[in-house]
Amino acid sequence: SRKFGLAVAQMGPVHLQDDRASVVRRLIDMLRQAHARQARMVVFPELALTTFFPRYWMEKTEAEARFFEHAMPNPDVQPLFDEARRLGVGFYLGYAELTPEGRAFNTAIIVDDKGNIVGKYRKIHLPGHDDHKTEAPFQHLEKKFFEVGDLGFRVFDAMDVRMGMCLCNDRRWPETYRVMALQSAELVVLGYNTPSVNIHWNEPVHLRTTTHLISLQANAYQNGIWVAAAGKCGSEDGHHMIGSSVIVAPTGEIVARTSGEEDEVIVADIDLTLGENLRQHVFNFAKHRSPEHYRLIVER
Ligand code: ING
Repeated sequence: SRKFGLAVAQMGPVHLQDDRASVVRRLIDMLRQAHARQARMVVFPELALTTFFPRYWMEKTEAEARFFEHAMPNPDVQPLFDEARRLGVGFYLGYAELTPEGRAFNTAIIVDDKGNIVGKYRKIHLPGHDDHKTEAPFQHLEKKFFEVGDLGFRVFDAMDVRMGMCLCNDRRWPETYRVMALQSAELVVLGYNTPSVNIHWNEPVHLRTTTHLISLQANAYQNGIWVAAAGKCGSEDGHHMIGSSVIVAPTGEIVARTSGEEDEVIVADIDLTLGENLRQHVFNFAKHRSPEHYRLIVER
């Protein structure tokens, strides 16, 4: 067996008035808890440094000034990088990226246990809309504030694990995981911010958690990979988002799950050989897949 201590750090609400320094202190506290429980890597949520600002209508320039990181690392997050390197713990962190050229992405990075950024991902499946829905109780303006990611779904070797990453809505699309599993990913890590209320139709609230878990469990099993998902949740300035952060085994079984909607660390000592039987005898891509019959998937 190949054991790897993996933690998911779920975050409770980040409110509009919470500054980055206070948020980074929370992340450092959870990093320390994870380290104390023998984790070698911690998964933080999507847009972990700020409130989920796409729920508000504002000009792009205002959003980019208030909620985007203009460099990574930067003085606000440097303490997190320093503590992670001191403790020898890697992490995944989601944040809003503004590039020097002025391009805007919903981004995540993987930092290894030496404090080096070893991988970057820019969100591809952007949900929501770009117009101001004045009738809606809140907005979901990811299509306004972010460009579609231009880095693809890639897999990185970090801390002796071959891991891929994605962000939030990506987890609902099977192509996300298959493309990374075809690159021999053993683990996919991701963060999410999922509003409980659906602004498009009157969806029963419990379905948000149901569809969230089905997406993670089915894709873990169907690709024979571990999946770790960290939510930012609870009520941000009155807007509720679901928790249920989980670590899912290649069998599709949930091996760790949060029980609250505040900052909460869950840890599992995952066995990376657990997926080998599934990838060898059930989802053996080389033996059983027929790409010549799948072409419709890659057409518009
Ligand atoms: N949030 C939600 C998510 O994919 C959503 C948006 C929820 C889309 C439920 C469809 C159904 O979890 C983000 N940030 O993608």
